[in-house]
Amino acid sequence: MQNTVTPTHCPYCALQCGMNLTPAPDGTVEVSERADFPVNRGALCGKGRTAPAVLSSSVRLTSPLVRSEGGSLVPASWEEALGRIAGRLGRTRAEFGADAVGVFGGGGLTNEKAYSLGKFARVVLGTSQIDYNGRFCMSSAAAAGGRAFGLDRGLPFPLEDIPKTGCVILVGSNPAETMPPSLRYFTELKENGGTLIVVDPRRTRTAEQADLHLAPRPGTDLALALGLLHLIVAEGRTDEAYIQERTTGWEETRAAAMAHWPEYVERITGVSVPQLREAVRLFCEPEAAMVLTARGPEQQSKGTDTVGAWINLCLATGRAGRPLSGYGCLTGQGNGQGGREHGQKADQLPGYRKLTDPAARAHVAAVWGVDPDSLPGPGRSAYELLDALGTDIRALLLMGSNPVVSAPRAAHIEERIRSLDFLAVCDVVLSETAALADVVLPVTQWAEETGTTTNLEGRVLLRRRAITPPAGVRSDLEVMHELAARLGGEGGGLEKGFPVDPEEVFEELRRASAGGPADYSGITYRRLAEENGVFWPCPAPAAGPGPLHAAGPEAGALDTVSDGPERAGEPRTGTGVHPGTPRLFLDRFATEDGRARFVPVSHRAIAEEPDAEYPVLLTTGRVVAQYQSGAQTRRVDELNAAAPGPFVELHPRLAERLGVADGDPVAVVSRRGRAVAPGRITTAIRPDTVFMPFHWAGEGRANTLTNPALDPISRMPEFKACAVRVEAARP
Ligand SMILES: Nc1nc2c(c(=O)[nH]1)N[C@H]1C(S)=C(S)[C@@H](COP(=O)(O)OP(=O)(O)OC[C@H]3O[C@@H](n4cnc5c(=O)[nH]c(N)nc54)[C@H](O)[C@@H]3O)O[C@H]1N2
Ligand SMILES: Nc1nc2c(c(=O)[nH]1)N[C@H]1C(S)=C(S)[C@@H](COP(=O)(O)OP(=O)(O)OC[C@H]3O[C@@H](n4cnc5c(=O)[nH]c(N)nc54)[C@H](O)[C@@H]3O)O[C@H]1N2
Ligand code: SF4
Ligand SMILES: [Mo]
Repeated sequence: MQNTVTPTHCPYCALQCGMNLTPAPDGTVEVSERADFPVNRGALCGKGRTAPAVLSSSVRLTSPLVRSEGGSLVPASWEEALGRIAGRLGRTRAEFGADAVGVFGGGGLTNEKAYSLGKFARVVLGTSQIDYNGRFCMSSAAAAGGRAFGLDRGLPFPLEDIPKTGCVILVGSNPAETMPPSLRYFTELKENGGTLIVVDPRRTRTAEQADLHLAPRPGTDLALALGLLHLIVAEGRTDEAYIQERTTGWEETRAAAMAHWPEYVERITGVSVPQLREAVRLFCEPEAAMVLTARGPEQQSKGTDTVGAWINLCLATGRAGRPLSGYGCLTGQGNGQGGREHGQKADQLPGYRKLTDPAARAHVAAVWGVDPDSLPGPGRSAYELLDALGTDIRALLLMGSNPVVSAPRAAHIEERIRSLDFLAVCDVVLSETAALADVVLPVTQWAEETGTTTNLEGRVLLRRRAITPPAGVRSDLEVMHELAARLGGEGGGLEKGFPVDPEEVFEELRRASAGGPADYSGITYRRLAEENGVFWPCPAPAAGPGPLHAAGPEAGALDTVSDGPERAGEPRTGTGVHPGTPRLFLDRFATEDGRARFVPVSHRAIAEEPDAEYPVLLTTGRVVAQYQSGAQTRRVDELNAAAPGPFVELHPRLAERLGVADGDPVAVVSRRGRAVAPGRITTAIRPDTVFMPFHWAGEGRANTLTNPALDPISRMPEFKACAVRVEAARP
C-alpha cells in the first residue's frame, strides 16, 4: 500500500531534520535526502541515516511482556497486559490514594502523546505525580527565559538568522556532535565575517571551529558571565537607551556584576582577563550578536541563575528582541520544545499554562469536560519523583525515558525503581528500565505513526506514517485509550477523551492551548503539511492576536521556505490565517509591561567542590554516534562500531600522575559510586577535569557518579559537575 516516498522527520534530536522514507520490498525502509526542509537542507547525521535499523523486529519489542511467577518477563496478550496494568494501578489508587501512582514521560514523545499523557495523569489517574525527562534537559533555560522574557521558547528566532548576526557565543554546547547538520549555520556565520566564541571546558570539535575558545572550570559559567558584564559596564559598552526603553531592574544587576572583578572571575573560572576582554570586544563590536546556551551551563545546581546571567549580558548590550540578536537555548530531544508545553510537566497544563492558575484550570477543565476542582495541583520534579518511588509512590507508568541509565545518582534510582510495587513501561525496545518492569508494552515508532513535534526553533512539524507497524505493537495513544477504558470506574466512558487518531488529539490540543502562551490553535495538520511547519504562537483567527502575538505577522517572513503551496511564515492577508511567529519579542517582551526583566545574580560554588578525597571534577555529555541512554542507538551496528563503549577523557598530566596509558581502564569514584571505563588521553580537556559520556549502562555508567543536587528553581540536577577521585583500575 504505502509504496511511495513519505517526507517526514528524524526520530532523534531537536533539530528534527527532514528526511524522505521509502519502504523497500523486503519490509525495510530507506532514508533519502529531503532537500525541501530548510533546517537541515537534506543533511543528516549518522544517527538519522541509520534510524530505520531500530524499526527491525530483530532489535525491538513486538509483543507485550509480563513478569511471570518465576520472575522473568514472558510474552503475553495485549488483553492480559493491559488488564494487569489497569488492575494494579487501580488497586494502588484505591489502597494508597491517587498520588501513590506516578507517571513519567519523555521529551521524545510527540505533542499528541505528551498532551494525552498529562491529561491521562490528571483525569484518569487523578494523580499530581507526573513529570518527565525534559526536567533533566533544558529546564534551567526554560525557567530563566520565563523569568526574563515572560515566555520560554528555546530559540526566539529561526536558525537561519545565525549566519547573519555579528557574533555568537555558544555556551556549553557541542553541536558538531549533538546536531551536526546545524554546524553549517556557524560556518556560514564565519564566512560572512561574524565570529564564534565557544565556552566549554573541553576543546570539542565545535570549539575547534571557534575564533575564541574559553575553557572555564566546569560549573563556573555564572561567574564568567558576570565577569564579562563587569567589563562591559567598565568599558562603557552598555546600551543605555535600550536598557531604559525595554528593560527593568538594571541597577541591581549592574551592582551585582560590579562585585565580580575580572581578576576574581579569572581565579574562579581559570579564564584569563585578556581572554575575557577579547570576548567582550568580539561580542560588543558588531551591531547584532547572540548568546546560545545548551546543557553545559544549564545542567548545574545554579543553572537558572547561570542562564539568567547570560541573558543579562544580552539585555545590557541591547541584544534581545531585536533583529538578528537575542538569547536562545538549543533544546535537545526530538520534541524537547513541544514536550515541555502541553502538560506532562509537574506544574503545567496544555499551552504552557500553569497548573496553579485558576483561569488556566477553568479553561483546560472545560476542554476536558471535567470540574476544575477535580484537577490535582503541581507534583514533584523528575528527580524528586524518581527518588520517591517505592515510598509514597508505589506504582509507576513510564513512557519515553530510560532513567536507569540517564537519571543522576543512577544506582540509587535503579534501587528505587526496583522497590516499586508495580512498574509499567511503554517502549519500542527492552531498555534497561523496561527490563525491570512488571509489564512492558511494545509501541509503534516515528516511521509507523503520524504526529507532531516542535523543533528547537519553535517550529511545529508533521511527522508522517510511512510504513505499517509490525503485528503485535500498538501506539502510545492506543495504550492510553485502552487504559482509560479499563480505569474508568462506575460510569466508564473515559476512553472517549483519549482518541487513538493523532489528528483528533491534535484538534483537542489546539483548543486546550488556545489563548495560552504556547498557542497552537491556528495550526492544523493540513497547514503543517502544506507549509512545512508553523512557528508558535499561532492563534486561531477567532481568538485574535493577544499582546504576545503582536510581533507575529511583520516578523513572519522567512528567507528559506518550503516548496509547499504557501510560503512558510508568509502572512496570508485576507484569509485571516495567522502566519505563525518565527521571531518573538521584536516589539515587546511577553511580560505584563512588555519589558524584559534583569534578574540580579551572584556567583556561587557548585554543590560539591573537589577536596582532598575527591580532588578532580567530573563532567558528562555526549558523543555523536550515540543518543541519550543509548536504548535506541546501542541497537544499531554502524553506530556501535563508531562509538562502542564508555570512556574517561583525561588530560596527559592527570594520566601521568595516575600512571595510566591511553586505553587503560580508569576508575572514577564519587560519593555516589564507582564507574570504570577505558581512559582516553587528550590535551583537549582541562587537567583538573575528566569527562564521561552517559550513553551506556553497566560498569561504565556515568550516572553512577553524578550528583543529584537540584537547582532551587528549575529542579535540574547537577549533571555537569561533581567531585571525583580518579585512579588506575587494576584488575
Ligand atoms: N549525538 C547526540 N546528539 C544529541 C543527543 C545525544 O544524546 N547524542 N542528545 C540530544 C539532547 S536531549 C540534548 S539535551 C542535546 C545536548 O547537546 P549539548 O548541550 O551540545 O551536549 P552535551 O554534550 O551534554 O554538553 C555540551 C558541552 O558542554 C560542555 N560542558 C560540560 N560542563 C560544562 C560547564 O560547566 N560549562 C560549560 N560551559 N560547558 C560544559 C561539555 O564539555 C560538552 O561539550 O543533544 C541532543 N543531540
Ligand atoms: N550524566 C548525564 N546524564 C544525563 C544528561 C547529561 O548530559 N549527563 N542529559 C540529560 C538529558 S538532556 C536528557 S534529555 C536525558 C535523556 O535520557 P532518557 O530520558 O533516558 O532518554 P532516551 O534514552 O531518549 O530514552 C527514551 C526511551 O523512550 C523510548 N522511546 C522512544 N520513542 C518512544 C515513543 O514514541 N514512545 C515510547 N513509549 N517510548 C519511546 C526509547 O526507546 C528509550 O528507551 O538524559 C539526561 N541525563
Ligand atoms: S542531527 Fe538530530 S535530527 Fe538531524 S539526523 Fe542527526 S539526530 Fe536526527
Ligand atoms: Mo536533553
